[in-house]
Amino acid sequence: MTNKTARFALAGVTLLGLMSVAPSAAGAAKEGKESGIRAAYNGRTIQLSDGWDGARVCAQMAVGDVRCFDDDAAYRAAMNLPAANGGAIGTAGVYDCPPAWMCLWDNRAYTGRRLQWRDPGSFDLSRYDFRNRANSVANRKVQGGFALRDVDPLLPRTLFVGAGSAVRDLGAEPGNWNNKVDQVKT
Ligand SMILES: [Ca+2]
Ligand SMILES: [Ca+2]
Repeated sequence: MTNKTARFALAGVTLLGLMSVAPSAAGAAKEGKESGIRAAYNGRTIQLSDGWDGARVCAQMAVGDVRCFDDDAAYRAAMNLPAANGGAIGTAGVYDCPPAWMCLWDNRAYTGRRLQWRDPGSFDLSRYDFRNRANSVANRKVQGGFALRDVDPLLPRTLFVGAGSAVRDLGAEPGNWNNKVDQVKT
């Protein structure tokens, strides 16, 4: 009996030894928990939760396919979209958000970093470095809402942005939605 116990103890030590030389498992688990969104940006991959690295527009093209661009002009060139605002330079507006897309901006009046989606889904903005940051929003779908969720209050709340509508200043919404959105449902 004592012999068996000793052997088990030894096996336990060996197992612990193996686990200690495999730290990648713990690392992967940590990464999975924080799970920032990976995005393609100028030929490299960036982790959006660590910051946008200078990008100004990021678009979720499909599941697992997020692409970022230096600015709206670079985005439009890459997507073969016509220039926004009739090509006027230095202007920003709600129509920077392309038809059929839903967009969030970091600043009021459709300025600052822009994050956008087209397909249905639920998205956790902390994974995009966009939690508690949105100040304006547009839903350019023909039908279907764009739900903005604030989960910080004791009673989480939802702001529904209907198809074809936009909010220039989320602070003007009842309850002040400036820099409050945590999740979106497209
Ligand atoms: Ca902001
Ligand atoms: Ca919030």
